Amino acid sequence: MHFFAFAASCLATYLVSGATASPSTRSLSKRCTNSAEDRSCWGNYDLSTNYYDEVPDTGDTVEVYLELVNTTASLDGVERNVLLVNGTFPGPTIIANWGDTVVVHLYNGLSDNGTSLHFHGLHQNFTNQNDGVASITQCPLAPGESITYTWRATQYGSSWYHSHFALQAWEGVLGGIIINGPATANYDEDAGILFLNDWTHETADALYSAAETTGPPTLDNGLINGTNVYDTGGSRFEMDFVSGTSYRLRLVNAAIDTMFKFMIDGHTIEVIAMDFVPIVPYSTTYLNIGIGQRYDIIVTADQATADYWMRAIPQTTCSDNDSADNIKGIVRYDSTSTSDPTTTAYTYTDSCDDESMSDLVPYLALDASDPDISDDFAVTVGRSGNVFKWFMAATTFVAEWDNPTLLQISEGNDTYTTASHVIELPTAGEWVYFIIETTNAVPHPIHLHGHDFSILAQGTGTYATVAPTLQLTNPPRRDVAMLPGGGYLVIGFQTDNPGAWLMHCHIGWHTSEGFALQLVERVSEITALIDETVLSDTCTAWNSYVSSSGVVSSDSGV
Ligand SMILES: *[C@@H]1O[C@H](CO)[C@@H](O)[C@H](O)[C@H]1NC(C)=O
Ligand SMILES: *[C@@H]1O[C@H](CO)[C@@H](O)[C@H](O)[C@H]1NC(C)=O
Ligand SMILES: *[C@@H]1O[C@H](CO)[C@@H](O)[C@H](O)[C@H]1NC(C)=O
Ligand SMILES: *[C@@H]1O[C@H](CO)[C@@H](O)[C@H](O)[C@H]1NC(C)=O
Ligand SMILES: *[C@@H]1O[C@H](CO)[C@@H](O)[C@H](O)[C@H]1NC(C)=O
Ligand SMILES: *[C@@H]1O[C@H](CO)[C@@H](O)[C@H](O)[C@H]1NC(C)=O
Ligand SMILES: CC(=O)N[C@H]1CO[C@H](CO)[C@@H](O)[C@@H]1O
Repeated sequence: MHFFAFAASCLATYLVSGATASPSTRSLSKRCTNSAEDRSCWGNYDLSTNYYDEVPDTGDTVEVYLELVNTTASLDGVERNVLLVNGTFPGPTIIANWGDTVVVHLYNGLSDNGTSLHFHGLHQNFTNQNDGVASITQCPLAPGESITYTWRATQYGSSWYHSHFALQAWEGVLGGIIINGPATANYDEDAGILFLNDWTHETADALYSAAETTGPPTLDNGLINGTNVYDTGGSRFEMDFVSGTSYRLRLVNAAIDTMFKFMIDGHTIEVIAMDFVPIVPYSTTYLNIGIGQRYDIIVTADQATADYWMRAIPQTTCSDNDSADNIKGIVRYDSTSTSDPTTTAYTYTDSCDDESMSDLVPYLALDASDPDISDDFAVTVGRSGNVFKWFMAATTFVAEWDNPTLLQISEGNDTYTTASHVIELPTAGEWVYFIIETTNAVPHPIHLHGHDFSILAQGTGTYATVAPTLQLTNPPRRDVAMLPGGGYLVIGFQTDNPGAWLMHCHIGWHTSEGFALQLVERVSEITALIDETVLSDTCTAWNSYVSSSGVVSSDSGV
């Protein structure tokens, strides 16, 4: 075996919220019916179905049209420029059933930015070209152009889509994804996606040069599902509780630089899924949610009739926020109440640690195997000229808008540049381990495209010195995990999905500053999966836009 190590120093039915069409449910002599009393069931499938191998054949296609708009909005009462999907923050929710085919038509209505749309956490099983990553799976989509992404919902649960072009996701190009399927605990109502964001009154693009030269800026505020107050303006997110009812909430941390602790004063949270992986339910009073992570939770209206604060508390260990105590929504048992709650937060210790590995037990138990391949990456940060760059294994990532990895592969060109940090994984069915470590104090949310990974170890100190025992028996599985500050993260996954897949820190500044690498997995099978026409038409339109606009890339390209 060889060893890879990274040291990260990043020191027909479709429904979109707003519109209403619900996915159809086929009932071909179902074994059972999913209901408030039995959420574990899903027709002829259930929670024990191994969704890495088997997916319901619904025969249904969910088709969604999305369009990017450049506008202004006062999400917290302070007006600023925003880039939005269909004019709302969050954009329309994509809702499908487990096993459906999802077709998303994206129109770039912006005049001055390219774009690409990534469906976060979706495996894109044998559909890598639909992963929506500029410079990897496509050229950016030029202004005035359209592209269609098609993928199968092989997993179920909660996620989000977002732009993978420069810092555009954090100007507002994002929305929820709900894939209906079974759940590990019962609940009465699905209350939907709940976005947690940090927020600034200048655009992320305007703040980038400061982030690059002096480090991450102090954030002005945060948003709960796209709304909050600031000074005397804005309005809070409110949710009405009916006593005795239990609600499923699908939390998404879509921040640029903030890890949150989420809580509803006085209430207990039952956690039923992490990312796209259902877990054995556990209870907590507050939940640590890193950038890009999702948790599905159930909250029961079991407290006295009153108003309660819902809080997303930025952890100052990893970011600075001027409104740390004020990123709040309100839960009301009496919907006519207009008063502010007087409730108190649960006490907690500020930290940017993940939920404990021992609490995150996948319901579908799968063990990890010993590695066929292993690599070790040191993460470091350094200055390149006047600006900060993040390095994984001594490389700060740069990919080219006009020469995405899939284009190179389709042309039979395997002369990847050093800066595009390609790790080749040519063989099917191998277990790959990555040890990612940093001596820098900053924690980082590490996200892998195209796969769930198993978390084999996570802790502080140097991996070699600590020499942790790897958890191979049903380890937590997900697509984002925290690399602790001054610590290590060991992940493992199988080469079961051909394509060019990005692995990166999900802090927006850090992705742009080069904290990324890519896996070229099973390269000999990739060409057959590529739609050459879509690839080349998108690039032709992009090259023509670049030559007329003169726009040049000033970040990592992803
Ligand atoms: C993924 O795609 C491959 C190739 O088409 C197929 O054999 C496999 O069953 C798919 N996996 C799932 C979970 O659908
Ligand atoms: C998004 O906006 C476009 C253009 O107005 C519209 O055709 C489409 O139906 C909208 N999509 C959703 C999901 O609401
Ligand atoms: C959005 O509109 C503003 C004001 O017209 C313009 O300066 C900016 O370049 C536009 N952004 C994009 C991405 O089109
Ligand atoms: C995207 O548009 C914003 C203005 O809305 C601008 O500041 C930024 O430079 C543009 N980025 C690229 C890569 O074109
Ligand atoms: C959050 O916003 C989305 C999109 O508008 C909506 O579908 C969802 O219901 C909202 N979440 C809650 C908990 O109200
Ligand atoms: C192959 O790709 C490399 C870097 O990605 C590029 O420099 C080179 O020009 C390409 N070769 C050909 C023949 O296109
Ligand atoms: C108002 C408030 O809580 N501000 C905090 C924002 O974050 C910085 C840095 O972590 C803290 O020092 C402030 O107290």
